Amino acid sequence: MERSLVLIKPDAMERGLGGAIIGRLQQQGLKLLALKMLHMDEALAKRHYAIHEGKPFFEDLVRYITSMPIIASVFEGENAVDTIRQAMGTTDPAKAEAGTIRADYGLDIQRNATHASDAPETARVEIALFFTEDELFDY
Ligand code: 3AN
Repeated sequence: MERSLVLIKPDAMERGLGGAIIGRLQQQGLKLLALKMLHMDEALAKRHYAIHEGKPFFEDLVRYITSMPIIASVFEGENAVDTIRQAMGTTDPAKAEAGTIRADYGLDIQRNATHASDAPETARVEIALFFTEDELFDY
């Protein structure tokens, strides 16, 4: 069964949207395997966003994601990666399809409410950055 990491980013935390976003993903039939709050440090942020290192927005992105505690979660389901990315909408909330999480809650391309893994292989790497295997519930 496919898994994805989902982060509730600072802009959504600030506006109290964590529960609503987790709820929307659960209503898609995805199973919540793990959930925690944490304040990402710079080292974790740089590992999580390693693929964007060197891009003009990288330093800003690291500063933003480490600016306050966030929610990290793991969802599982058939085609979990695509299902979640569709539910979230495209990266830029201004371009996100109506009814998606980012269209409803995102503010701009950086403050876009959520992060989700972009492929099953990426998900494995990302999940391991935030959770140990025994923090993922089997039920
Ligand atoms: P997604 O989160 O939709 O997979 P990515 O992986 O392209 O998008 O980008 C990761 C994060 O980097 C985005 N969620 C966003 O916060 C930030 N980001 C991407 N492109 C830009 C940009 N042009 N300007 C500022 N931030 C960006």
